[in-house]
Amino acid sequence: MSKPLLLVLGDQLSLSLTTLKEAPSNAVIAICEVTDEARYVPHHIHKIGLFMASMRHFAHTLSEKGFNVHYSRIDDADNTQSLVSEAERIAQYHGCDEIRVARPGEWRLWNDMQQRESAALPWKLLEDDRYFTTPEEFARWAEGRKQLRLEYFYREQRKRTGLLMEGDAPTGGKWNFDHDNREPMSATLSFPALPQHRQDEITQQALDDAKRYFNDHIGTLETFNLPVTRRQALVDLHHFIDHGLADFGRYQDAISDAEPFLYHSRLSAALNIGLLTPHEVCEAAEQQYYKGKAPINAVEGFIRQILGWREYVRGLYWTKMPAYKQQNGLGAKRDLPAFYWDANTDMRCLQRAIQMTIDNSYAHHIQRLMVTGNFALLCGVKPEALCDWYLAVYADACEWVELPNTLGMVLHADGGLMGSKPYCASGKYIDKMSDHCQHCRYSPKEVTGPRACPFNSLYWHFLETNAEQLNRNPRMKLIYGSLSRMKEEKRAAIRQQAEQFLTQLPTQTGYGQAAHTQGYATQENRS
Ligand code: FAD
Ligand code: DLZ
Ligand code: SF4
Repeated sequence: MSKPLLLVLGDQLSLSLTTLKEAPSNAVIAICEVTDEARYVPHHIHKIGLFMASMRHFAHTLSEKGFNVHYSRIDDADNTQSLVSEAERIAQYHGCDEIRVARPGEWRLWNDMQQRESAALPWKLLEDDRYFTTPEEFARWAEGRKQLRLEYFYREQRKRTGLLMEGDAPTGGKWNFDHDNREPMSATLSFPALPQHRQDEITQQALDDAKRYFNDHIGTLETFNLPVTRRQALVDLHHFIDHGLADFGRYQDAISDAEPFLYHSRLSAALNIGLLTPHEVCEAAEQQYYKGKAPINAVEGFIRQILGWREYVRGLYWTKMPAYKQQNGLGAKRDLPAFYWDANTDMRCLQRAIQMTIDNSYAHHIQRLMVTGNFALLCGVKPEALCDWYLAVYADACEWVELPNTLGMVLHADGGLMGSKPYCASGKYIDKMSDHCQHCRYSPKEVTGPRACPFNSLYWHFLETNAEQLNRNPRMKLIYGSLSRMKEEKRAAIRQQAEQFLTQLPTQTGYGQAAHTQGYATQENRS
């Protein structure tokens, strides 16, 4: 009888995982903490703590259920510190004759593992069925389509799953209620206080180890409050359903100077590492509508994010990789602005979005898209620099979801595959949706001069610089019309303002390098 090693990765912490469902009684389960996974981009300390604590808890749960678990700790003397070699070492140690693993969340690992399918100790890759759609199903949907629009994909998902459907018709009579979901930040709003998760001994030890080996990474564990067990994730889910969901829709696009979470669910990290399933989250939201406790615009808007966007970006990633990662449709060349690592900027909206990211390893979607993303797009930051940053700083970041959002949605670097136009915006948009500008030394109403909001001149500069690729886009016609009607002196003044700003913008290439050489678990500092 074959004796398999079942490798469970850090983002596969679900009892329903296909690898575990099919486990024969003699199987050995391997869960491995390795420095390679903390090192390939310099992850936020919360993210490293999240993975280490959640993996340890999950291993504990599996052992209690009677599985034979081999857990590699980061400071085990014989840890090889890479997932592939560690799985092979453990398999040999236990006399296993094959290694089984569900599709990982990143193409680089999938590729490494596929290379070993016919090795002497063969790897067997299984489909990860914890999503609504498999990559194969997505590829069939995408075949022959010139543009892969979310809206069409999403409607099919609704029909297939029956979520928010009444017979063949969408609940509420419309597929999409986004029109009702655009209210800006208002001083009268109050937001639900978050559940505070208790840190038991397993969590504390994991966080202590994260601190010991990765202390020079961005962030501090003093503010760590992520769910690390299924039970804690369910607390967050129920809290959101009861206290956040009803207002989620209306204020989905609002940005606050003081409040990081607003009515957002904060469920992405728990979903992405497997503590929650997308099915149970969508069903809980749907129930809240049928019970009359949340309006359709909120519930539809929320379900669309998970059943629509989340599945869509995953399908796109697996259909288009590895070529997708190489795309740079607008030819962007700039390195990352240095203040993305320390929030040291006098532009208030960026300062707050980045500081909140440093504090919580979290920023909500509109901060990622319209503040840090928009600024990077307007400055011409190159995709690999921006993608590495998003992958490093957010606890929910895994490449299958981060890359299409950054390279496709934010940077429009995929030739418009994901979005029909770039989400570029001037300071006017941020002023409308947030309360940042009243605290800023710049004015969103001025385009040139010492008080002018840098987003304004950068916006026109971006349109001018990329006119060749964008000015024939029907959705950009109006704005290019305004640009062409602008007097040449005004255009020249704006161009000069933007270029001066860009010349003085400090950029940084080396954060990853610095982080790699300090503080990682090496032979000398392992104890
Ligand atoms: P909510 O606003 O409460 O939304 C509910 C859920 O919907 C989220 O938990 C998430 O699972 C899903 N969702 C919402 N928007 C998207 C989207 N655009 N793509 C996929 N799923 C979505 N999300 C990640 O999970 N990981 C990432 O690495 C990631 N990187 C991003 C990078 C950029 C540049 C941008 C613009 C967006 C990125 N997103 C990413 C999507 C989105 O910003 C986060 O899912 C969301 O902010 C997480 O917070 P929340 O759980 O409170 O979400
Ligand atoms: C992000 C991360 C970190 C920090 N550490 C680990 C780890 O020690 N072991 C592990 O299996 N996974 C880790 N991950 C997640 C991986 O980088 C990767 O995204 C997933 O394993 C892909 O499925
Ligand atoms: Fe941001 Fe410009 Fe507003 Fe300042 S004025 S907060 S830089 S949008």
